[in-house]
Amino acid sequence: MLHLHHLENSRSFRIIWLLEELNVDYKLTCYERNKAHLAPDSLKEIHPLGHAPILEVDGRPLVESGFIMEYLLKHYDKEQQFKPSDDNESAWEDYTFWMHFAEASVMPPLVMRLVFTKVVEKSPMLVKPISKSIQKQVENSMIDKNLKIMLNMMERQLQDNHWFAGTDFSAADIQMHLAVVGANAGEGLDKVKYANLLNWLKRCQERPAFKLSEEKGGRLQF
Ligand SMILES: N[C@@H](CCC(=O)N[C@@H](CS)C(=O)NCC(=O)O)C(=O)O
Repeated sequence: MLHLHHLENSRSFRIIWLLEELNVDYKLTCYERNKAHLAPDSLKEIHPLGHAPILEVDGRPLVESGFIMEYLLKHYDKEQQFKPSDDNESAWEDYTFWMHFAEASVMPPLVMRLVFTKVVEKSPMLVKPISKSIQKQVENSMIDKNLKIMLNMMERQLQDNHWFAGTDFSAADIQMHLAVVGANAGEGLDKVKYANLLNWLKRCQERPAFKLSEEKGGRLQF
């Protein structure tokens, strides 16, 4: 029995999406964020990390979106529809690289950006100009530059490939999707410079399993 604990607007959307692609039966429990934009404490009763996603497999809680996806692929994707086989070396390398890149490289600056936005929002009026100025410095020196390099890498990959792992859609696209949505938030990505990336985003959103995931888990909004 699979039981997914999903926090609104979060990485657990990835797991709903993969479960829908796999067409597997599961129980879904949705949680709202608290006033501090964090997960409710009740998630800590399921796993000490208290983060989303948590997938309970026969009562055993699994965490880390990348690990949960690999677990689901191993047990439910017997025909390897969503992961290249080991003997397709180039697709396997692309798949594995982008799976890791999403969480290890793209998400940290996006989370940092979110944290600084919240700090500015919550600063008392008198301190706001100072917190805004710190936010700007961090954006310029640590976030923007790094994200630009990463976005250019993604755009180059999608110039030559329909999906992140090559010709076929895979779980690497699901893992990367949230990162790209995060990077596209606010003013949005340049439509000319990142045309391939934005077209890929549309292709993801057109998948029937993606639409079902939005119906069940809500739309991602950053
Ligand atoms: N690396 C973990 C990150 C898990 C994580 O930070 N989840 C966020 C949601 S996107 C969360 O639960 N935040 C709420 C909180 O920290 O209270 C993964 O990929 O699953």
